[in-house]
Amino acid sequence: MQRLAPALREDDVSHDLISLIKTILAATKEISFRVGQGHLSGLMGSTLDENIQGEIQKELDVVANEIIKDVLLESGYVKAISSEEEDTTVVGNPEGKYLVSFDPLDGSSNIEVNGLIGTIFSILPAKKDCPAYDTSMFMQPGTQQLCAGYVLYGPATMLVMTTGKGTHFYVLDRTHGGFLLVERNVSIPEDTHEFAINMANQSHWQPAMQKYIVDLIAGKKGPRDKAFNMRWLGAMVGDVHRVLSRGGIFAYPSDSKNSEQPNKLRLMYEANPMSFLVEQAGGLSISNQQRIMEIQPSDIHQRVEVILGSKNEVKKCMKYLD
Ligand code: AHM
Ligand code: MG
Repeated sequence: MQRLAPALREDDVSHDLISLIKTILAATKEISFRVGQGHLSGLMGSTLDENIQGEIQKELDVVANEIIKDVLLESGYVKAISSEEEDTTVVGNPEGKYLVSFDPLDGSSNIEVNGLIGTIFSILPAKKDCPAYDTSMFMQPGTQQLCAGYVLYGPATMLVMTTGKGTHFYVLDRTHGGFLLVERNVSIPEDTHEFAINMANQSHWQPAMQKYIVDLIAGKKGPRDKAFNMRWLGAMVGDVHRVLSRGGIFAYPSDSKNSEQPNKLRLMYEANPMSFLVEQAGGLSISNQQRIMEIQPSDIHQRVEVILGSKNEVKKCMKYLD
């Protein structure tokens, strides 16, 4: 099995970008260890603080954020970072070539139930002529990403990553501490019979989305003439991993629960990196009829509708929403 750096060199990834990726992964190995300690880590509780999203931070959220932030800012490769757990961007090396956006622990509500959680990251090029504190540097569409990936802290710790030449699966070999390539060029089946959505929000979706799901649930007796199954892990990182592994459609559509906040998932460190991974595996990823990776960001914590996965199923869903 191939180790990480030789696998990346095969994809023509530059030396500096490989070093930055290794830096991120060093942090995720430490997080993986702490997650694996469970209650023994002493980090299972909540803090008394809210993040910029208005969510109470878990101790593990805060620790994971600090671990990644510290290694990135010390690395010298990074001009600035943005994180789900940081109100604003944080300045790194003014000469750094890269910007990194990350969700240190996606699926935080799974922490206390020993469920799936993961770290999501997205790497963008930094502008040379911009000061490091200039947040507008991050306002680049997802098509500009140089690398995107996540580390899933499951029964096995897995890295799923793309640098624009396919999406690859790696597993952390705990005996020597390296990530080993286990599947190159993952491919999402074009058709599926599995969907992932939080059904509790059903009454708040727009009618077209409700109709799409009603037709899936109708199974063989409905207009789709096909039996569908449903899965929902409550962690995008786990749900997208299933889609990449065996196909499916994952949706977090806009809803009317809170008119000021119709969407849940964040563009820069959730939707964009996952869209890059899904597209590189042959799937589609859209938001309000638009390719997510073409959305021009206006805020580092911007939220968007997300519908992604098996190509033909996403297209069918889009027809309902058209
Ligand atoms: P988080 O980054 O604070 O964990 O929130 C994002 C998560 C996604 O991973 C997941 O798809 C979604 O929120 C789950 O939402 P819900 O609570 O509606 O099931
Ligand atoms: Mg998240």
